[in-house]
Amino acid sequence: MRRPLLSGPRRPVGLPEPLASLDRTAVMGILNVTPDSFSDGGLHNAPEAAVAHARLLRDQGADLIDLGGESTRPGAEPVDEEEELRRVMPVVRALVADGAVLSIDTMHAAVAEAVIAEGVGIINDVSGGLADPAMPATTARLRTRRGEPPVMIAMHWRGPDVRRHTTYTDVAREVREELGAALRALVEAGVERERLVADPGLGFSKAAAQDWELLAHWDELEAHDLPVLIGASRKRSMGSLGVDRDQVTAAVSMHSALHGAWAVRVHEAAPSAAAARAARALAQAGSRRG
Ligand code: PMM
Repeated sequence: MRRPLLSGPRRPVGLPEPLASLDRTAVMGILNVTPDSFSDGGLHNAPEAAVAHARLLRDQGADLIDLGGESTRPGAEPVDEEEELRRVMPVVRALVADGAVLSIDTMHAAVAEAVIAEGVGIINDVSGGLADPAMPATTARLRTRRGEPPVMIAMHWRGPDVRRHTTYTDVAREVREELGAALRALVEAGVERERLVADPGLGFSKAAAQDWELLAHWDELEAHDLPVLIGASRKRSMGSLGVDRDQVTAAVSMHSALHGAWAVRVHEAAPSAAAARAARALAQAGSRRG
């Protein structure tokens, strides 16, 4: 079912306020607490620095902060859940105390469980529940501090080495089918469908041209009949046009917002916050004429 352009965002059930009543695409600011993060170089390791960066992102227009303790950078060493927890827990506590709305970027069920107990309400699993066999049932069982099941962002994933498995005959169709299978497995494990968000996983086992093809075939993303998140920021595809990656990212945020994406995941919040507001103004202006 194809939704018209400018129809406004679709949101998952169970978001905390103010996200639950946001009438535009949400801006998710990225906060990586890894020594080797490929875009911010692990600058935000200490909890105080993380809080300062989260505040900066919020001041620039981020509606929520996506906190990650394991780098998905090409060639990065996988970290075990103890190390990941050691990195993220002090930051989660500091950010929750600071009033931030948080998602946790993790493939580990134990990490998701620990941070949800501390006040996180959204799980962002780049493997769509495939990397850790415990993730689907854990997500189904967990309850946030508000007593609700968490929202879960499920991304299309073909394995931990993001440079591999980039062969497709029709990338948009195959990503739709493979992500669809991951989403079905989550629902079969007891995750409530209306709390799921679908993400095509730009740059993960995709070459730059394949990212652009995914963005161009929005109808395939819509086919899941779920809210959509786009993580284009600083991916190789954003640098493939010979102009500044962050500015290209903002243009993709506009594209995503016009198509009704629930959220865009970005390193630089301000330009995407502007794009989300411009898309809302267009949607409102379009609906005034009936
Ligand atoms: N990309 C990265 C990490 N986490 N999560 C979602 N849902 N979607 C993405 O596209 C995504 C993600 C890699 O980017 P980073 O290392 O710059 O954060």
